[in-house]
Amino acid sequence: MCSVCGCGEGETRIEGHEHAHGDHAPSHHHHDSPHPHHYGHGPARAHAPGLSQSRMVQIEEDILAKNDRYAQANRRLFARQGILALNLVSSPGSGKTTLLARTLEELRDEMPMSVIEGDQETSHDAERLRATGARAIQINTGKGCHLDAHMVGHAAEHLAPGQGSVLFIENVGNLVCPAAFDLGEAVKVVILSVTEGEDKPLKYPDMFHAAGLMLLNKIDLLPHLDFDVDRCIEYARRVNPGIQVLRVSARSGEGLEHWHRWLRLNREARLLGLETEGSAA
Ligand SMILES: Nc1nc2c(ncn2[C@@H]2O[C@H](COP(=O)(O)OP(=O)(O)OP(=O)(O)O)[C@@H](O)[C@H]2O)c(=O)[nH]1
Ligand SMILES: [Mg+2]
Repeated sequence: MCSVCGCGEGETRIEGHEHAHGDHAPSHHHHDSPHPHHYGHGPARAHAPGLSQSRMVQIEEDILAKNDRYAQANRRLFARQGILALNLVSSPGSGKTTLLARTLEELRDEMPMSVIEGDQETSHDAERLRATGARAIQINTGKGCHLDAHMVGHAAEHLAPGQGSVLFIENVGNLVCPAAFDLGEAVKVVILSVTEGEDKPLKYPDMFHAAGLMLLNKIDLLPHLDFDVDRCIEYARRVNPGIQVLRVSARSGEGLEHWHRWLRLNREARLLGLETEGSAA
């Protein structure tokens, strides 16, 4: 159950998981999977009849506390291995996968990178990214509207991102629920496309508050829109004064050199942390 919107959580499926259990043909329909992976089967749903408000709040707190414990374990693992884990969040279609595909292509000779892909259904995005030659694993959340730290821990175990690598986690397209679930990432990167309207940071403040970086995507379309870039950035800073903002187009490539620079700097900081920790030990 999602403690934010109360959606029911069914089965979650991690691509390739069947192989790990010795199955033959991997099913692409999680309903058919003989060994589905179950997550978050709470005792109730947000609209559960007969549950008091205080009981509901208790259940929500338990879910988030449990998630945070898994997130801390992921964070420790990533830190130990000098992995820069980034949680990419946005509404559907803002350009997460397009940006990732391009990033994987343009930086592949410079840094090791891999991807955990979250979608309710299909492995389209993981397939798109594997076409670049990168390693990517798909998580299907079924009815779930966000990734949680337990799923990411399992997927990371399968993927085994190398020491000093960048691990991109593309969350389910949703500007609400993923804000509440820490995955153990170093930074949440929110992607907002200019076709969505400049008021989104004010309407969905939790997400923009939680993010360290906002990529304002699809700026190639600005000539066709009345989107006010300065106002949008002002709104984002209103909910999060410390948020960094980069203007990019995953289509034309405009501004991507700033994103690449941001990645290099943050990866180097991670590696430096690893060295410091190593020499202290
Ligand atoms: N014009 C323009 N189109 C873009 C840009 N980035 C992505 N798109 C298009 O936007 C659409 C959605 O892009 P995706 O990369 O699939 O978006 P997403 O955020 O991964 O979507 P979900 O995974 O479904 O949430 C596609 O048609 C892309 O080609 C951009 O910078 N400019
Ligand atoms: Mg995508």
